[in-house]
Parts: sequence; C-alpha cells; structure tokens
Amino acid sequence: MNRFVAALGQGRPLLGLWQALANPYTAEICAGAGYDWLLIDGEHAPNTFQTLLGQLQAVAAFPVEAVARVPVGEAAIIKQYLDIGFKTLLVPMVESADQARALVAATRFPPRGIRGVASATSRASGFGRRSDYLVTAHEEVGLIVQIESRAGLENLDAIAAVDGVDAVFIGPGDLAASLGHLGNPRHPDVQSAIAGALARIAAAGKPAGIFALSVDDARQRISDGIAFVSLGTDIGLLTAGARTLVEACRPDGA
Ligand code: 3PY
Ligand code: MG
Repeated sequence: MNRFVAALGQGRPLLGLWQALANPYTAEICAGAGYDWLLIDGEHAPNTFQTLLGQLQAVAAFPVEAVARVPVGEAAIIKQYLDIGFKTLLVPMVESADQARALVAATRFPPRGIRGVASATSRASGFGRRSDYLVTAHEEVGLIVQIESRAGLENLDAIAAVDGVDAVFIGPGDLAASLGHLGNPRHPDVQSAIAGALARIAAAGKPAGIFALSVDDARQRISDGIAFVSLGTDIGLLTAGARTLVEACRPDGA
C-alpha cells in the first residue's frame, strides 16, 4: 500500500507544506523541518520535469512524503510524474466520477489501467533493477483528487466512492472562485460548502485533506479531525520572514 495513504487516518493528522518555489535546494531545507509531507506543485509553480525530479531527489533522504500536484489530470502527464518516481499524486479540478475513474486508470499498467510502460528506463523502476515493478507498481501509488468547484461538489459522493481514489482534498481558493467569492475563501457560503464536503467525504469513508488559510484555520481543522492539512507555503514563509526582519529594524517604515 502507498506509504502516505497508509499513514492517513491513523489518528495523527499529517501536516504538510506547499512547495511553490520550484527549487530542490529549498525543498531540501523544508524536508528536514519535521513536516509529514511536502506538496510539490506542478500546477501553479514554475516547475519543469527537471526541477520536479531535482526536488524529488533532494527530499528522498528525509522521512517526508513528496506529494506531487500535476498541472491537469491527463494520462500522459500522470505517466511522466510516476515515471520519475512520484508515488503520491494530487490531481486538481476533479469534477466527475468518470474523470476520477480515468485518473485511477492512468496510474495503473494494463490490465488494471492504461499507464504506458517504460520499465527499464524509469527512475520509478530503479532504472529496470526492480524486476517486479510492473506487477507491483499499482500497490505503491496513491491518488488524491482535489474538489474545488461547484461541479466537483455536486458529484462529490460519486467521486469519493470511486475505487482507487485514496483521499479527497479541498482547494478553498478555487472553490471560493467557483462559488462566486473569488479571493474570499473565508466567506460563510464557502466555509459552509467546505463543512458539507468534509462531512460527505467522511461518510464515504475516505480521508479528507485541506489547504489551511491560516495557523488558526489549520488548528481548527486538526481539532475537527482532518486527516491531512497543508499548513502553508514556502513562499509564504519567505515573504513573511523577510518582511518581519526588515520591519524589526525599521518599524516606522522610514
Ligand atoms: C486551492 O485552494 O484552490 C488550491 O488548489 C490549493 O489548495
Ligand atoms: Mg486550486
């Protein structure tokens, strides 16, 4: 079973940090900080396959799961992320059960799915040294789908029920936009939609995750029993720390 999925719902919420700097060096710094998972963002960060690979290699020495967000849930892209060695994928904008089933198929070799075979040349197979890779790969893949639109909410029960969908993650930013509250994920309508979604994910028996809007929001989600939560971003830490330091020495802004 996928290591990250196995750890979900074991009573201890898994705490994550978004990696948007697209850089192996900073990913390595964050990997040693004590988080359970790092989200390496192929959707909104300026990553190439080389920077994705570099981050994966940089964090490999640490007891932290590298969860990759693909830019879009397409089989060809999923194949490439898996080939370089990501085991746990987060797919944005999942809106139907059919789409979720196609994503599951994209993560599995035939006859279980449609993933293309590159066993002897992929990093995932140990460059061909793992002789059982083709028949065991499906066991180590974890698939997390992101619900972040009105359509996704409407079809959430059917999506969460799909076999092979291991967890469901709420994206408050896009969800707010889709519900007519662009830039305001704290709006009560968005927050009540999130509360309803989390209850439905729990009813489906799948672990739920969310991107926290603040430390207080993260603490609340944790005390409400969320299985995994992103506490913030590398960029957020850098911008906040950089500002705090200069303000400490120039408090009046002069
Ligand atoms: C969102 O909030 O839309 C995200 O994708 C990040 O969680
Ligand atoms: Mg989003």
